[in-house]
Amino acid sequence: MTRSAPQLIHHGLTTCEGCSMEIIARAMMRVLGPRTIVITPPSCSAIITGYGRETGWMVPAWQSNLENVAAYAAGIRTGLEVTGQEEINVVGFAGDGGTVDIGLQALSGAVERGHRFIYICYDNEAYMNTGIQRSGATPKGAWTTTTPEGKREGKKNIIGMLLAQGIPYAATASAGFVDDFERKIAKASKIDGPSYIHALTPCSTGWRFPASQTITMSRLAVETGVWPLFEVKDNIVHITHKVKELKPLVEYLKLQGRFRGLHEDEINAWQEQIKVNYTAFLDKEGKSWLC
Ligand SMILES: Cc1ncc(C[n+]2csc(CCOP(=O)(O)OP(=O)(O)O)c2C)c(N)n1
Ligand code: SF4
Ligand SMILES: [Mg+2]
Repeated sequence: MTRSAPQLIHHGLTTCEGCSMEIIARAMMRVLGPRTIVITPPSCSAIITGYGRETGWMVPAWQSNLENVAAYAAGIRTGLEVTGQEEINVVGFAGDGGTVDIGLQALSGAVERGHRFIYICYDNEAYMNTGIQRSGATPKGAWTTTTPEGKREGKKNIIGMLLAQGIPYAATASAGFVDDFERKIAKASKIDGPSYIHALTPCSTGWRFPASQTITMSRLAVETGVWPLFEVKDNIVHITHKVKELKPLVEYLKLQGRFRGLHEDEINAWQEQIKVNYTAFLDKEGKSWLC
């Protein structure tokens, strides 16, 4: 959609080879353009924000704490409103740990107050920057350094929580469907209130797969029904990528070292759950999220 738009993130960053967080960040900036202020917390996204006087962003960028990306975004937006600069985009760009766990209070508060800002959670399903610790977004069964036998709990449904709060726009995205992500960013930037996009960003370092497989992994998550693509605007659901025939879950799992410890019966149970959930999901098209 916006391949010819100017790049607003410098090259030569020290993210890992094939990092899909960087792919998503670059796409986000192609859509939002130079009239944008970015806030990142401590995380792999801070690799873009940089240290001292050097930054990879070619727009104003701010490094917050892990707890308060959304509070910074809300404050910056309020300042822009007071000074009459309302056309500037304000975007929080945070990882899953900084979103579903440590930054949740600030996010929930900013959404409740209705500030106009875009919040992107790039979800690599663990605290990667500090050494692959489990987060609330890590899926059940996944190995991390703090779940050496596989995580016992399931993934937190943050989109459901924000929609329950009445957020006007929320969507999922995947680094393997960049056009879909870009359309959602464009929509989010037009919302007169808070908007939230949760992008699955496979991480070869933490998920234990070859870096060359990043896009394959991002697409397989969607094609197996593990990560459905949809948006909810003003409480109405729109499925943005329908999968006619789901690929077997095992195609997604077998490429990742973090699921090596899963037993066959656990994989079968997960597969069955996906089938049930995906049928219910397809039935949601055009309907209210909160029935
Ligand atoms: C309150 C607080 N706790 C812990 C840390 C240490 N810390 C820095 S980055 C990070 C990982 C963040 O994980 P996530 O938000 O998922 O982003 P990722 O590293 O995966 O990109 C942690 C735990 C911190 N900076 N602040
Ligand atoms: S650890 Fe993962 S998210 Fe972080 S820079 Fe490397 S590939 Fe990207
Ligand atoms: Mg993370």
